[in-house]
Amino acid sequence: MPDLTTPPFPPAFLWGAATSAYQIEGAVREGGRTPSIWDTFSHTPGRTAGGDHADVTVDHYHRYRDDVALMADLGLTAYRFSVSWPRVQPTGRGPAVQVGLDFYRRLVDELLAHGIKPALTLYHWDLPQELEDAGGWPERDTAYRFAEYAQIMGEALGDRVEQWTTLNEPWCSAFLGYGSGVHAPGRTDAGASLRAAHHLNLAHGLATSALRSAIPARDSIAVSLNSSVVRPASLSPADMAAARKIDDLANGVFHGPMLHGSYPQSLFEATRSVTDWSYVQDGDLTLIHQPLDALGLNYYTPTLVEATETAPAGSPRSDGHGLSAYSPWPGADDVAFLQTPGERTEMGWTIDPTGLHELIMRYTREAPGLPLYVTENGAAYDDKPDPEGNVHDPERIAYLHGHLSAVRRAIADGADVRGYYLWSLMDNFEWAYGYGKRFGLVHVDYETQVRTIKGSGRRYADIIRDHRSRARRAA
Ligand code: IFM
Repeated sequence: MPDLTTPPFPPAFLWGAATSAYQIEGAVREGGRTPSIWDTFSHTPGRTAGGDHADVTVDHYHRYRDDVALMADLGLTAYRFSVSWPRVQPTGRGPAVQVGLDFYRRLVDELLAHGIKPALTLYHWDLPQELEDAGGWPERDTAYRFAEYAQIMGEALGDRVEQWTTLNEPWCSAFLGYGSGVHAPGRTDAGASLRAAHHLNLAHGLATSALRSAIPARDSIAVSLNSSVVRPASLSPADMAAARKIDDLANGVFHGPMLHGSYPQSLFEATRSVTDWSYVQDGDLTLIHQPLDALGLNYYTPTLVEATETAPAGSPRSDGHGLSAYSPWPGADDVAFLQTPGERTEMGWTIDPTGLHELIMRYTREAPGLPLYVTENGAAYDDKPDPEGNVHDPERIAYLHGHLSAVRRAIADGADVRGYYLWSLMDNFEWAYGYGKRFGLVHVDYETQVRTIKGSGRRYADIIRDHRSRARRAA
């Protein structure tokens, strides 16, 4: 086994795993929770593999105590989860429902009792359906509703949660939700996807301000971006321009306003045929550009592109989102997505830890002084228990080693990475792919809800234990 724990992982480095509310909670009709866009979408025929939905999923709502015990068994020092907006504010406006808040308070208290730091994400894609009916993310008011919800959560849990994330992967919400339509709410309108992106940015900025007023100053506020590592197929000017265009649409559209207070001019030019951006109002960029305490990076695989006359609609994409004939890349019909060479996971995503190193170093340069967390990284494999009930997943162990080594190299190269959250704590509902893709450190039998720590979970626990004992010895 490679030695992954020798410094420079800093002593206070957080070792975590991540999940999200809709993917694990179930209990969709309990405690006054109303449908989110994902309830509606997953119950619409043809939207998810096998018609899978997350009405029960891994039943974490009822089993959270056992799940926290599993986290403690793994030795996790942090746990990243999201709050279901329609569980705490069912209509997306007005007062909160106490039962919903109480669930998260109990979860957080259980984590703290086990010495596990809670890292709370406000939005991991489950918009209350009522807000979608009122226009969803393409509608400006949704950003204001989100800020109100952020304030509610800050007031309810600011005394015990120190790590806050506004949005998880807003790219998926905007471009898979409103562009290619493979995610809820399943709309296929390129213009609406860019409006959604702007209003998600606005929501982030307004929520950050609302949280600042509601939570103690020591708490940390961040956003988690699935920033793409976009590589051109060649150094030709056309391929380089194609890569720049996708970089704007994947990264600049969010980190531009959030980190620098402006959209890239080239993004406006590339999307001129799709939208006039007139919904960006005076003062919006100031509202969006709020000081942050950290940046979350989610990384799975790099993206390889080349220039083309016209990309064939629905051509398979190296980012694994080729489930729709509609492109999630507005204004980029002249870009083709290629399969990156190399071994792939069950998602078809190429395994390339160099991309993680590259991504971390990029943000070290782009946002100097901003602490970074890898808030998601992981791999799906077709894991099955053997006759003795053990789950061996050597591929995931290799994936973990490769990516942790990349993080370690980035730290050695000067990056301020403060933690790593593996996706995911346990197998769960993988959105449009349903239950067919298993990302967990813990295997879940979906019939019986029996949880079994996989080989990768055991290995991760060893890595954490080694790191912690070295850190203790060094102290
Ligand atoms: O399961 C998802 C998660 O919800 C968001 N990031 C990517 C993961 C794997 O597809």
